Amino acid sequence: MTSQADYKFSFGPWNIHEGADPFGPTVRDSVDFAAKIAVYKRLGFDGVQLHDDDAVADLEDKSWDEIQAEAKEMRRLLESEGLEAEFVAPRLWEDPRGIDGGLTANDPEVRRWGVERSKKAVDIAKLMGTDLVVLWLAREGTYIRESKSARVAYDRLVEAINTMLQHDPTIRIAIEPKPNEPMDQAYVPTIGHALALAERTCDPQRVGGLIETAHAQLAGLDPSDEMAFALGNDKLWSVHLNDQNGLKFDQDKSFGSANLRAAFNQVRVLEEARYFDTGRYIGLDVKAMRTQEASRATQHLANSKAVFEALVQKARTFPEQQAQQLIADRDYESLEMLVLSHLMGVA
Ligand code: 3MF
Ligand code: MG
Ligand code: MG
Repeated sequence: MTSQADYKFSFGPWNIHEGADPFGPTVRDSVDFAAKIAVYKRLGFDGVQLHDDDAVADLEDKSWDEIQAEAKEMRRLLESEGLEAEFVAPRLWEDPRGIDGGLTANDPEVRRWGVERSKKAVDIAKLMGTDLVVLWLAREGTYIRESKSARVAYDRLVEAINTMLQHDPTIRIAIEPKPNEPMDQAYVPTIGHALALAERTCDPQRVGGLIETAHAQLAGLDPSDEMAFALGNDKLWSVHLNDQNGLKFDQDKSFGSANLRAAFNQVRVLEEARYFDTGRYIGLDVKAMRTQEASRATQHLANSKAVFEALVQKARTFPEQQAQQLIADRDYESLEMLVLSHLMGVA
């Protein structure tokens, strides 16, 4: 067996959650932050993905001195567990001001707030020791198309990103695309949109992407192709591996649990690009099922990591020569059976 030491894994504390859904209340007690942090190493994770307010709670009510002190304290807490912050993401979508978007809102006051908050997230990222800021553009879209000008909204996104880039010349921004939810239509639905937008900014080299499996699937796309596209531009700066069973609500299922073959192809594309050599994390964005009792509500993380590692072995032992011959013969029926047999272990 090849060693798995070459991949590093991360997730955000929101992956350990209370199980609320739009139709019912929470079903598990909240786990406090320190207890969540203690789960990481036990399950073999080294990286912590953070919202700005995970790092510094209620940051908008705090002075710069307080923000600095709390971010440093959080960094110490992570370091004391042998962990590091992978990225910080400004959480614009929970604040009432961001109800119709923070960066693309029609109200200039709201946009000013959205940009200021995003600059604070940049500062917090640096204090936490990472140069990566993730923009999940949750409410940057519309419920009804006529409510905003898309043309203007794209300009505003570019402007906001430019302001963040200029605020700190050392940070990188990874846009996490998603086609819908919470909005009916999001402005940045795919990695193609994200990377085209990057080219319009003042420093395209510092704007890349984070691809979430389920977000690509919700857009009707193959996540491995989305990843390949970003990798080809050297712009896949993180991933949110998970899964999705068809076009329904955003499920954040465990990696490989609904589409094992698609999961295999994501791993293959990462292996082909030697992603493990980049020093970047394999991040998860997964939710435990609502039925899961509290004591077992981290199993989805362990399962996703185990499936990833098993698929790395499958990718590394794939009968490449046989596959190449079948490709040369254009014998895709046999190629398909080769893939399925390999995955089923019945080759
Ligand atoms: C969205 C994200 C996160 C969300 C998280 C909330 C960085 O796909 O990855 O933003 O905050 O998923 O549940
Ligand atoms: Mg999701
Ligand atoms: Mg995500």
